[in-house]
Amino acid sequence: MKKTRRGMTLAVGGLMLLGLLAGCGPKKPVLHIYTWSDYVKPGLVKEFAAAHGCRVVIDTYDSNEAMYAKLKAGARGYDLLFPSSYMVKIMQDQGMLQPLRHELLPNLNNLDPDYLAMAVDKELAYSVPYTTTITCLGYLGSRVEDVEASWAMLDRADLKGRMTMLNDYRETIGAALKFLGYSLNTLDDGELAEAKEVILRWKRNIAKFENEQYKTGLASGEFLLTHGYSGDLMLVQEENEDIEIVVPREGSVLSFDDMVIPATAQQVELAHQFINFILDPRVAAEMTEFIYYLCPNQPSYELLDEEIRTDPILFPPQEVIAKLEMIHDLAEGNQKYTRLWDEIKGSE
Ligand code: SPD
Repeated sequence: MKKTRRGMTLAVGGLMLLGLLAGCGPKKPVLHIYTWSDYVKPGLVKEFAAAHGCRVVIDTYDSNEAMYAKLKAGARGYDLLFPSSYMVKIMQDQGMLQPLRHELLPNLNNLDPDYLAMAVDKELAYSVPYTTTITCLGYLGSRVEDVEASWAMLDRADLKGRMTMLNDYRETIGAALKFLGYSLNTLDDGELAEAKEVILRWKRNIAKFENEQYKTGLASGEFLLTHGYSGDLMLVQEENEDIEIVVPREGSVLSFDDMVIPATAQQVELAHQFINFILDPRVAAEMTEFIYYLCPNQPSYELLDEEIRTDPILFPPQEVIAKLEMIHDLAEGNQKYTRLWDEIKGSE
């Protein structure tokens, strides 16, 4: 099915600096946002800037860890970030975030209670869910035979060198753990050792670990199968209608990317206004339709196109949801995963 709702050229790639200068003037306040790429509808950002007499500057990252490392290295000046929930917990524990002022967020009531029940920060003390992601496999329907909705696809000899996996230690170790039937938050050394062997085998069969080029690579046919994020894979279906998306039957990752205000933010009030703007049902619906990630905003659902409202990746059936697991902050246990990832990256 060809998707053309966005009516614009796909913009993917590395770090982008997007200055939206709606009615700009030298004295206007500037809201600095640091978020994932392809994660906002430019028209909505312009609308916000015009309504609030400000400029909005957007800088992008391709993993939670890249964002965290940049902040830890001393990057200041961001007013709003979009980490996944496990990273919110890490940053919150390290004093990197500031508490949210709920009196500035009247639209919080619109959050979908079903998703809120799964949130890590249920009180919304430091974070507000922006979107949900399911980590999936995307492939070219006419080029890959005998497809199974399984992580076992990464072992297929006929796809050798034509597949990618995410360069993201929790996602990729998580995929191997799910393939083996384990929790993707396990701290069991034996299970982690088995996962390492699986990823080393996959590593020999794939082209690379990568977070951005897989999108255009799949659309162009350079890659035949890629491990990637649901909305990004749906986005590239616009470029190539041969792309199919599956959630592996062994289970996968469900993520929330949350809106948080760093402790060092300069434009705290404007950041709250932006969060509240996103929580408006009309804005949330437009965002979902543009980025293909679900904004878990209940009253927005009835505003969505029928095609989006019935999409099984955006609104998965209960039996799929039941197999998904969220990544949790494992405190000291995180080191087991970083060590394992270093060993995987360092070996042939
Ligand atoms: N292009 C936007 C990608 C963001 C998807 N969410 C990432 C979740 C990581 N666990």
